[in-house]
Amino acid sequence: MLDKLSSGLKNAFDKVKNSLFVDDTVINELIKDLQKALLSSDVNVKLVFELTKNIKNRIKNEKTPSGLSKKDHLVKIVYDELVKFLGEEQRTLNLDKKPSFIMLVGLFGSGKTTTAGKLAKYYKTRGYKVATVQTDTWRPAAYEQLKTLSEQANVDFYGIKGEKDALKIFESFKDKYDNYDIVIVDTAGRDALSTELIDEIKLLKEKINPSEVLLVINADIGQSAEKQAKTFHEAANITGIIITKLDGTAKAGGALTACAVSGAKVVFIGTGEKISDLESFDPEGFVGRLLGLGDLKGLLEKVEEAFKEEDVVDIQKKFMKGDFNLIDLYEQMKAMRKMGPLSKVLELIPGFSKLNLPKEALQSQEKNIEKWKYILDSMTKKELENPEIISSSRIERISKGSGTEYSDVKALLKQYKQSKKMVKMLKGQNPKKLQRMMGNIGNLGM
Ligand SMILES: Nc1nc2c(ncn2[C@@H]2O[C@H](COP(=O)(O)OP(=O)(O)OP(=O)(O)O)[C@@H](O)[C@H]2O)c(=O)[nH]1
Ligand SMILES: [Mg+2]
Repeated sequence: MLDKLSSGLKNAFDKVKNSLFVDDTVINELIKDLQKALLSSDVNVKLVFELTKNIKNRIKNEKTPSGLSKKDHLVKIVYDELVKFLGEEQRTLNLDKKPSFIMLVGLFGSGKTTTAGKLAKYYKTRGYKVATVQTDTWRPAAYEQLKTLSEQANVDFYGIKGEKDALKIFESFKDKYDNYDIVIVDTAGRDALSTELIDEIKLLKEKINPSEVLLVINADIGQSAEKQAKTFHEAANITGIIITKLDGTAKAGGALTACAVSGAKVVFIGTGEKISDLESFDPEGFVGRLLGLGDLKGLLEKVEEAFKEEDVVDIQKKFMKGDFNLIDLYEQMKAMRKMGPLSKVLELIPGFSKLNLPKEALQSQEKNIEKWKYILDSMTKKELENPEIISSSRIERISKGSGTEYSDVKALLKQYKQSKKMVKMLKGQNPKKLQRMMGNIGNLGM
């Protein structure tokens, strides 16, 4: 995500870090590099110059606090200003009412329906009772689309196939909504912000009385997001913005910064097509990640989510006792994967984001996990529960049955043995060893 902007900013920082001391040349070069990186991500020229002017002024006028090197101070100033640039404080949704209605609005194809599913999953995993309602009567497949997504998110779905009156659909389920903490309402899009669209949004708003009206914007419109955000803000009184498709455009920087100045705050970002590709937007963590400083908060949030499901907790207990088998190992791997593709997970870990691990290596790990599923499917229950009995003739049968190589099956068994060994060592409770092992436990799932 935002690879180009991120590497541009990191390069600018690296130059500062590698310089012997901070002088005017270094500062001017940093400013120039920052400008270049931001402009190439479609950030508005005026905004870029304002930002770099602020940075320069602070560098010139502020005394470096004692205990901080001049370089660190420089990094801190740039970090602070970028955070301010992106909206400064994180805004979380207002969900005090029961139910809290969240209404999604926006232009055609901006990602509303997908985001409705993502939000449902996001809050469901955090323990809320969630339902979705489809009021889009324009897009023919809208009903099925949100129904499927809601099934994936494991939340209830309401809609009336073929009904042409959005209000009627919403009203039909009035007696149901009280059963939920959060009801997410998807609405129809239009080509442009027309009076027709505004009227429909207003009408629905009146009936729904939503706690949040969120504008869904596609990141690939770059800095013109400002106009869209402003117009929606004024005409429909939106309470926040969700920027989607941040994964697929070089203009993401433009969209993000444009929204930050529109008067409405970005609350979530969509970073992929999958239902779990939604992140709450926190300017601090986001800038930290852009600059390669790591975003521990974001990581912890994801880890927590992945491990929330109770069965996984049970497996972890089993793991720690050492009496796990191949099925448990596989479940554990799946849980790790819920955090997202490996590359994204690593991006969140301080240090790792700087490693620039080759994409191919990460992809082949992902593929391994897919393969392992086939291998496990080809094993008998006995083999799964007691992998020690798997002889070479059994390996041959399993590899044939799963359409994999002999060596693939062996590799899986080796991983299993190593994990067992690791847990045994863990139980030896040598704290130093334990620490080293914890790193490996993380690797084991990936
Ligand atoms: N890569 C990527 N694709 C996304 C993201 N969010 C949505 N999409 C894709 O964008 C396309 C349009 O998404 P929808 O959710 O149908 O958009 P919509 O706003 O509901 O569209 P209408 O109902 O026609 O107005 C779909 O193909 C989605 O898979 C994202 O964050 N990243
Ligand atoms: Mg839709």
